[in-house]
Amino acid sequence: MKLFGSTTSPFVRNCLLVAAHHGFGNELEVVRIDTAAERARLQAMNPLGKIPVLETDDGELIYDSAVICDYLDTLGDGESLFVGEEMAPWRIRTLLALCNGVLDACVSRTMMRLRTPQGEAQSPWWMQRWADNVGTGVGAMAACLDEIRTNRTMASIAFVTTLDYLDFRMPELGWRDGYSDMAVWVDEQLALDVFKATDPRR
Ligand SMILES: N[C@@H](CCC(=O)N[C@@H](CS)C(=O)NCC(=O)O)C(=O)O
Repeated sequence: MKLFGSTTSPFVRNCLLVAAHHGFGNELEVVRIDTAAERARLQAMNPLGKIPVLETDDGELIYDSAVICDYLDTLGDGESLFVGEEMAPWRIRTLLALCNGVLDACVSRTMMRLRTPQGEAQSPWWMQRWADNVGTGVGAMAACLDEIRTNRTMASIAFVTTLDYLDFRMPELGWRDGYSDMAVWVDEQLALDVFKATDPRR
């Protein structure tokens, strides 16, 4: 299986963490692809031009990351990450969608900040709007902390990936200042080998 993407992408990281949870991380080959320079190649696999894309051993192409995570979870012998002790599968997927929405806003903001073509203006209105979406999203995540911190599910993995990505790309947000409980919890998680091995700063 090949996972097309980049190791700085939090969406790729979620997929890698599902594979690692099920013990087949080594069978998932990460193929680096540049979303800007290799756009045509990427669009041939995903018409939306986004990473990650999974190519199965049968040559099937799967996107987006939530679908890839779901698929990889079905391959594992380990406990499903989409079934929680006290959480319904739809609840886990809703919290994954919350995290992915926060990431969408943060990634859009980061792209505008780092990748606006020279000579073109960045929109302060959109920058603010995405920052607001990230802020309200993180507030909603903090309100669910007790639900996700007791057992390892796709939701708890996505919380860690998302909050670490905010530290990485949007430190000016200072989300830790408002949510010290969540900051303590996420630091405990980030100290685990599985998260260290997928650190986007590597
Ligand atoms: N909903 C998608 C989002 C993926 C996404 O936004 N990926 C970013 C990189 S982190 C990307 O490929 N951006 C390139 C672009 O939009 O042109 C998923 O979960 O897979």
